[in-house]
Amino acid sequence: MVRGPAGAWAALGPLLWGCALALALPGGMLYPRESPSRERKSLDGLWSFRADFSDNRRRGFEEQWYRRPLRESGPTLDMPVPSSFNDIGQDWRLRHFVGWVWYEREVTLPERWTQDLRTRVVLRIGSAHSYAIVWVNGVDTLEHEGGYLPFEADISSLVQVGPLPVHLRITIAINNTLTPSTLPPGAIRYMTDTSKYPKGYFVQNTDFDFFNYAGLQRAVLLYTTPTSYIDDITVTTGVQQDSGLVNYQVSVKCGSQFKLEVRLLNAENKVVAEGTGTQGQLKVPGANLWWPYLMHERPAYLYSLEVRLTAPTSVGPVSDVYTLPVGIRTVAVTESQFLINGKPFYFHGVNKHEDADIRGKGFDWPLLVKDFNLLLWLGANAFRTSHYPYAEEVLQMCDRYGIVVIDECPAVGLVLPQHFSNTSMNHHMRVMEELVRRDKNHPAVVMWSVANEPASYLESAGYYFKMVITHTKALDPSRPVTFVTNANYAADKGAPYVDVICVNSYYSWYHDYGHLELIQLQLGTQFENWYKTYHKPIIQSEYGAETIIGFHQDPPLMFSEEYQRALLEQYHLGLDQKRGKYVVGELVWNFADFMTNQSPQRMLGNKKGIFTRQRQPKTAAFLLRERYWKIANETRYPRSAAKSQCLENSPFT
Ligand code: GCB
Repeated sequence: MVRGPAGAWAALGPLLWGCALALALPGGMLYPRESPSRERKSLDGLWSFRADFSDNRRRGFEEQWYRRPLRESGPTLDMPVPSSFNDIGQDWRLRHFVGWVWYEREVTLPERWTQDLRTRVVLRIGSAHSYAIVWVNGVDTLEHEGGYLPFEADISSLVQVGPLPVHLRITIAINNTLTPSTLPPGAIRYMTDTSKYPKGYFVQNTDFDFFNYAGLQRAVLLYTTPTSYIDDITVTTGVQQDSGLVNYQVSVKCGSQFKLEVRLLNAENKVVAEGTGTQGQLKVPGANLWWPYLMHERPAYLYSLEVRLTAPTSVGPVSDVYTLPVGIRTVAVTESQFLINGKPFYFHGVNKHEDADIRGKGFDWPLLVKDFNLLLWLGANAFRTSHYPYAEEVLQMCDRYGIVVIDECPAVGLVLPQHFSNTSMNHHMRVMEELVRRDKNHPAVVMWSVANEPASYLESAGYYFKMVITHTKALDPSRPVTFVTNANYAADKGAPYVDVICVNSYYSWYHDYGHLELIQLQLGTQFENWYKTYHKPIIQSEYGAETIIGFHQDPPLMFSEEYQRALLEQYHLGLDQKRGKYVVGELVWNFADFMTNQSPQRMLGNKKGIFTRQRQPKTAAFLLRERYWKIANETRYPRSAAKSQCLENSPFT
């Protein structure tokens, strides 16, 4: 997130670009909301696009495509934003493209944004997978490493000069290459046998099981703040007897003279507490707590924290207003329980992916709302953002619906010793800083996951995870931290540092396939081994079976709907033996079928979804629905409530 030496850096090469950038996190990353003092201008829509197919992928830099309109550099395509670029065209070379792609869009700014020197104009990119360089009117403005988190730059000095009207040409070059020190890691393999491969032929290798979609996959926008502005807000909450406590800390960018007022409004827009100054505690007698979906008769209660800054500037006083949704809740972990608001919480949910036909990992409101309707139908109360941070709008929906989130960073596929180097660790810590900075205020986020299935049995993984987890806890002492393991309980070097054991297993799928009768025994052993070693609560963070919708076999055979159902049933029997003891959750793999790399093991992607990629239910979805609603009925709080609102209002019951 600095202006960077794009030219010099680009000279390093098209692919081997994973040099660690010593970027300092410059301030906050509040979600850009409109307010009386802030405006937004969406840049979503059609952008000009060009993939650099030159042999070294560096023609764009050599010819400086950012200096003039992209169409003058050669043929361009229309590219929708947000979307992955891979599945949009008909050219197979674009689908598998590795290297630099170029996006460009022109925009005319409102006069008041460019004439009023009390206005600050910010360009914000929701995500660009995986390395991005941004130019505004040909001026090198911003660089960012890492594909699933936002970055932004104050571009006021570029737009508040010269004659009206102000046209901006925004050019973004994005490189999707994954190297040993990126997250996720990957490696470029050059194929040198000239009897088999053309000169210079290379492939991108990865060790994770989803397609490496790329491009501008989330919203791009411009927004304004006053020049003196609220830069960041951090909220933590607590409960004292029947009062809710909201601790706030506000960082502002302005001179030393300023006034800061804070008001907490309830869902009826009534002020329930007020404060002044950059930090403090608001007390809300009789507070409505934020409860997970189906756990309480009034789930997902949100207050609004309205922060108002007033400051004098050389061109007159300015005031900035930012309103943050706040859910009052507590999270705690004991030896055998996961507590929300002091009550035992059982995760009955799914793992997801950001994935759909055509748009790939591109953010899409219809898809998002459909997914939430399916989660509510299913009676799911939680998901893990496997295996990378999801769009901010997803977390906002979770806050509003009471869907609990295990928020995972993109550390998936750390399977080689070199993935635990100091360079990787520093980058990993920086990604955690960016993730916590972005998501810290979401009540739905109850735990950070710093990785999925790393080679945590390696000696170097012990120190690595100790450092990354300690760092994450220092960034956010209010939430537990985990990583998801598939290592043997006796060999795992990272497990001593986690608060909750999250374990993946695929009995009767990858092991002893076809032998459903072994699941209960093997699952029981797995749980007992982990628990007796660590005395920490356990979540079955993945289990599942590949199933092709419409394939039927009875007695059940692998890949049929009956086999998926039977496998889940066996897991459920095993889970029920430990549920209420120390197993605190189950997250099926996966919510929906999703795209992967091509391989003989994957038929048009991973088919372990309980819904198809088009979100149609397989037989297992109905089984899971019955189970989740049953568990919800058993664990609802307060117990005396006969039926929750959600149950009564559900059109499906
Ligand atoms: C896993 C991984 C997940 C895969 C899944 C599978 O353990 O965490 O990314 O997609 O198994 O289906 O193989």
